[in-house]
Amino acid sequence: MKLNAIHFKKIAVSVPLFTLAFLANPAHAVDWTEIGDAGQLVSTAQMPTGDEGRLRNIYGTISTNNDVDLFRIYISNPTTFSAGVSSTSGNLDSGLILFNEGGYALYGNDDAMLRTGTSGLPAGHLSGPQAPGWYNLAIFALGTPPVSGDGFTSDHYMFPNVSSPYTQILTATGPGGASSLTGWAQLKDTVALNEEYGIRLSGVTVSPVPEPETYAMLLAGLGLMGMMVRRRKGFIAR
Ligand SMILES: [Ca+2]
Ligand SMILES: [Ca+2]
Ligand SMILES: [Ca+2]
Repeated sequence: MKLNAIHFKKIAVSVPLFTLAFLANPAHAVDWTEIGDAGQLVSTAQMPTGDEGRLRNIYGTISTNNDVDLFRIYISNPTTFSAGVSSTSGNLDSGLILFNEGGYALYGNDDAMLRTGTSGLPAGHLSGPQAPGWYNLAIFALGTPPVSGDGFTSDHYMFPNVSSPYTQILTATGPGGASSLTGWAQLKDTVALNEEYGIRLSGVTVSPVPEPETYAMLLAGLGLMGMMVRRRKGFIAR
């Protein structure tokens, strides 16, 4: 097909419009499945990646009673952020904790509802995320509390001991709560669990920073649009 001036104009308009729509309203949602075993420290947390868009679910496996999986996530909307264990393959009594980028604990939960083992971090909690940015979300089987400092005894626990009915939203008011995560108090005997889990997320995106090519495409598109607008203005003025 001959590429004449009309075709060129059509391309010039459609490219920036498409790009803008794509950036403003990322329609696709991404599900992430743990690759291998996610680490349990900020330095070894696994970062879900994918096409730009909403991160809807994280799937993974708690392989033993001492397995902790930490995921580095980008919370784009702190007001709507929530995380809830939506599925488990068996009877995983999960815990969820949100840490900030540096490993300071924000809030955690053992059981989202009475007589369930699954956990949830609600939206709009005072101790929840207050600003968009990188955070670390941990899922683990009960019995492995997070610690700070150089020890694993209860005087390093970041959270207070959880008590019945286990549905409280816990904040980092334990003896080690004012310092950042250095480890998890592990159980003496490691037992295989191999429980699969799904965590449903709100307010989380992947690849929040547009790739350089996207910027280039957007700028090129806007440049072409600007040229066309200028040309048209000139035409009307005459
Ligand atoms: Ca794991
Ligand atoms: Ca792990
Ligand atoms: Ca639980």
